[in-house]
Parts: sequence; C-alpha cells; structure tokens
Amino acid sequence: MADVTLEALADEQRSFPPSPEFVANALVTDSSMHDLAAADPEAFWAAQARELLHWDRDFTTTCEWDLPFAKWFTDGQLNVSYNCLDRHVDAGHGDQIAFRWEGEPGDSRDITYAELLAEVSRTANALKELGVVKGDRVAIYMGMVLELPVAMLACARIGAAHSVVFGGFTADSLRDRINDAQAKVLVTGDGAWRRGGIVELKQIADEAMAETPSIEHCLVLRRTEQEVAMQTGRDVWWHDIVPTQSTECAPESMNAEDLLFILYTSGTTGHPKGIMHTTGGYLTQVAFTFKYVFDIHPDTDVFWCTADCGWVTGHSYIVYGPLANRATSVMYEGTPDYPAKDRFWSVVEKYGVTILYTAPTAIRTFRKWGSEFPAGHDLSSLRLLGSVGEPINPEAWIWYSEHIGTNRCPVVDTWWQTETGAIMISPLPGATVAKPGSATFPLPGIGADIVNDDGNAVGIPGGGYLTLTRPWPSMLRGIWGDPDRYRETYWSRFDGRYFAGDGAKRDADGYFWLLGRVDDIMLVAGHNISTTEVESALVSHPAVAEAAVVGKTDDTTGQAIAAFVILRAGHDPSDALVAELRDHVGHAIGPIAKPKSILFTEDLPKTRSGKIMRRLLRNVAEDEALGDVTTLADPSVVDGIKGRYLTTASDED
Ligand code: 7RM
Repeated sequence: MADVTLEALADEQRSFPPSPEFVANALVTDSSMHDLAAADPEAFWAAQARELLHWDRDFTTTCEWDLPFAKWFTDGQLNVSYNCLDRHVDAGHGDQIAFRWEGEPGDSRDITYAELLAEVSRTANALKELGVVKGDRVAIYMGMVLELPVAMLACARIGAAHSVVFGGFTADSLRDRINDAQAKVLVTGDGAWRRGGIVELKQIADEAMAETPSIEHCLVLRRTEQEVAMQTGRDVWWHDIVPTQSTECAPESMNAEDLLFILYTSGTTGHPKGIMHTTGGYLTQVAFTFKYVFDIHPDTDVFWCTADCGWVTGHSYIVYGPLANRATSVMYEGTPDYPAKDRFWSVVEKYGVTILYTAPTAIRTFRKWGSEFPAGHDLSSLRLLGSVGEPINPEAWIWYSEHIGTNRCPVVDTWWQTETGAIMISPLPGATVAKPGSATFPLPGIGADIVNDDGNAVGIPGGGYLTLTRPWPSMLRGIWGDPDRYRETYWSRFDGRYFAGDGAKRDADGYFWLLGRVDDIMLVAGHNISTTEVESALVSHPAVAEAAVVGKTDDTTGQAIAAFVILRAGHDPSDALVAELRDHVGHAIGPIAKPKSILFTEDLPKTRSGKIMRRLLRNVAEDEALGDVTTLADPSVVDGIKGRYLTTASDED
C-alpha cells in the first residue's frame, strides 16, 4: 500500500436533483432520517431492527463493541428464512411472486412466496436427511437457477451456514473453500448454461471433492441434462430426494450473532478470506438498505439485480434484502450478450422491471456497444437505476441516466464491500441531489470519514483514506478461522477505525467520491494521483469506452502513467488519437495527469465480478512476471495485452 495521502485533482460538479414525479411517491424525501440517526445511531438501528424484522425473542442490548469485535442485538432471536418467507405468507401474500426467473435458453418460471416457502422447507428437510445439523457449513456451487436461493434459504432455515462459491470458479478454488470451511455437504448441479455452452459443474465438483474429506454428501440438481458421474453413497440427485420431502419444516430460532454465511473474497495474498456474517445485524441492515436505497414499493415494483448469487451483491440484493421486504424480483441465468447484445433490455421489457441494479463494467460495455440496443426496447417501466462494484465514471453515469433511464430515473451509486455486508455510502433517491460519479453521503446510521497517513481527519474538501468510524449492524464478524488476520487487515492501519482499502475525497459540498483501491494510487513527480480520476477523464472523451491506468517506474518522475484504452464502436486507434487523449486528460485534470503511454486494446483483465485488475496491468507495464492470476475471468486477455504492449506502446515526450 502506498504510504501517501491522496491529492484529489478533478472536481466534477454537475448536479441532478430527483424529479418531482419521483419525489411524489418516494419513501424518503428530506433529511429527517439522517438527522434522526445522527442523534443516536444505536437507537436508530434498534428501531429499524424491530420495525423491519420479526424477532422470536426481542433483544435487550443493541451493540456491544469490544474493538475490533462487535455484536448486535446479542440476546435477540430470529430466523432469516422465516423473515424472508413465512411471515409474508402468514400475512396473506402467499400468491405474490417472489422471483420471476429467466433462463438463459429462454425458459422461464415464476415462483410465489408460498411456493418458495414450500420448496425451501422440502430442501431443508432433504439437507437434514443428508445429515446437516444446526452449526454445520454447506457449500453451494451452482449457476443462477432458482434452486440456488432455495438452497441458501434452506440452510438459514435449519441454522446451517452456507458458503456460496461462484459457479465460474475452478476445482482448486472450490476445494480450498470447502476445506477452509470444513463443509459437510456440497450442493451443485450437473451443469450451468453459459452463452449456449455448458459449464461442467459436477465434473469440476468431482475434481474438487477428490480432496475434500469433510464432504459427506453432494446434492445434484439436474439443469443442463448431460451425462454426469454419480458416486454411490455420496452423490444424490435433487429430484430424487427433495420433491418427496414434507413441506413442513419448523424454522430454527437462531441467536442474532449465530453465523448466517461465510463468503470468500480473494484478498491480496493467495489464501482467500472467509468473511463471516451473522444473523440479526446482517438482516437488519440489508433489509433497511434495500427498502430505502431502492425506495421499494413491494406491491408494484419489479426489482432486478444483475449480479450473481456467488458475490455479496447477490446474497444481499437478490436473496435476503428483496425477500425480507416482500419484493418481486427478476433473476436471470445468463450473460448480457446472449443470444444478442440486447438481452438485458428484452428482460426489462418482458418483466416490466422498475428498478435495475447493475455494475459499471456492464454500463461501460453497453455504452461501447451503442445506444441502439436499449433504444430498440420499451424501457418505460424503469423508475430507478443503481450501480455497484467500482467507481462509476461520470460519463458512464450520464449515459446510464440518459439511455437507460431516459432522463427520468434517479441513479444511486452504492459503495460497499463484502466485508460491510450491505450498502454504506449512497444517495437516498428521493432526497439526495446526485452528482455523477459520486456515491454522495454515508447512509443514516453509518459513520464514514477520510483521514491522512497519520489517521487525522482531512476535513472538507480533502482526500485520503476512507475509514468507517463506528460499528454497523451488517459488519463482518471476522475471518473464518483467522482472528489475527481480521484485526491486521481491517483494524491495524488506523487506530480505532475500520480501513476499507479505498481512497476517497470529499468535495467542497461534502460529497464523497471513491477514488479506487489505495494499492493502485500512482505517485507522479511527488503527486498522488488516483486511477479513477484519470480513467474518468479518458472515458469522458467521445472515442473512449473504457480505460485502466497504472503507475510505471520512470527515471525522471518516479512513476509515469501508463493507460490501456478500449475504444467505442466507430473509432479506430491512431497516433493522432493518442495525442488527443493525452491533451484531453491534461485539460480535464492538469498536465501532471497526462498518461505517458496509451495502448489501445480490445479487452482489459477483470475479476469474475467485473472489476479491473490493475495489478496485472502494472506487471505488464513493468515487464514483470504476472503472479497470481486465479481470480482473473479470462487469463488470455493479459497475455494478449502483454504481447502488444511490449511491441507497440509508444512512450510520448
Ligand atoms: C459490493 C462489492 C468491494 C470494493 C470496494 C471498492 C469497490 C464497490 C463501489 C466501489 C466505488 C462504488 N463488494 N466498490 N462499490 N468503488 N464506488 N459504488 O463490490 O467486496 O466485491 O468489492 O469494490 O473498491 O472496496 S466487493
């Protein structure tokens, strides 16, 4: 990590107040909730916990803070699946659709709350039959089929913790995660559809299970229907054991601090971190943020989060947040470009999606493909748009607002992490005046601040390290099996504060701007320059779809900026364009931020959840070995860039 404080350079000041039409029906339209929470954050969260959830036993303490360990609502008891299913059915909403599922090949299925409750109960009984008891861990390795949330909720129902492993991970990754958590059962499928082809889930799972002694049984869903090997005694078909179970399965009353799930995040060293989330605090903040950030009206909204359930975004905003709020959600199995580049927009039109939550990487890709794809569909059902996963470049924000939101829909840029469990910094869409590229303000009840190297608050305006100043209900409770790493990673850099690893600044109006991971900050001639600001300046040029910049060792300036640029449809690489882009950045930010070299590329190295991996580009720029590439979505991308970088990247000046 660079031992520096960030000097923020660019200052974006366009502002977008919510439209009067949106405000007319919004849940929050002023600062009263922020004010209430600021007066007594703990009392605020206690009130939310009681208002949003059903507690089998009420809690008497709100937050116990023994830094860095926090407990919320400790003596309260509740069940997550009861809160997501039974209470809605009991209240007469059994016929409401919970998920409108769209398969990649074009098949589809609606499932009501009553049907989902029955399916979850049967699956919970099946897991019990396979020997799962309260306190066990269950690994889940599936594509985006309805049975994936069903399996998660079935675990929650019986008090087993789930560990969902993204269905695109390798056998080695799956094996390591199963072994770290000592999972007893693995739930998987024969295969998953991906762009018309089959991901051989069971075959990969078999390879993993060759070295996972803790696994006693593997429950296998039939989806793609190719032949798979089934090991007698260990492997069981879903359709043989689930449908025959009883639909009665009493939800286990859990303590608020019982483990709900483990979710692995890669981290900088090879060994993945098992981030732990517990029951009461997690569900409280997830339910709260889902309701107010997305302004949910459960009787009329159709919500669609395009993430995969293998990421925290899928846990919190496909499964637990929507179901706790009795929302109707779309769940989609496939990719945005299959069978054609308008698939997302045909899904929005088909289901009348009102709220869309997606990632900047997708938005930049849609902008690159061209506005004719969304323009060919009726998107008038949309009323609110969200973004998560990376900083959203102002230009991409504006494109999203114009071409998807047709200038009617507020955009909420939501900052949070696997570790935070739920959204932390975000507009409240009916109350906050947005600025494109800014996540705006911490949500009610959240304490965030920006500090310098010495841990002192930098004030307003100012840039530095983003920290969280007090515990929040859905904060991680630790790293599975490694309390020292937990303390070291998050709580040792700044005394008494959680360090998120992100750089940020506040502008003169106090708006928060996320500036990228601090490990990526560049030091050019004594100036600390954020990757986000230079990339956003590049993306604001009409020829540029996407950009990634890194610092490369330089004899005169210490580091020089090396840029990797993807062009939009209809633009071609040329030396003239290189010069134009360098000038463009110079005008937008200042001469110091001009990239020294620019390489045009078709692709950038990204994680499987779509985040640009600048570390690998840095290695390319420095002509170094690549190091760990296990989290890379497509390893061939870096080799391609590397080959071309070494032969064509011209250092200017
Ligand atoms: C939800 C998720 C966390 C990291 C985080 C940031 C980056 C996420 C935003 C963002 C700027 C945003 N969890 N990040 N959202 N940066 N603006 N709205 O992505 O654990 O996978 O990643 O993602 O660097 O620390 S995550």
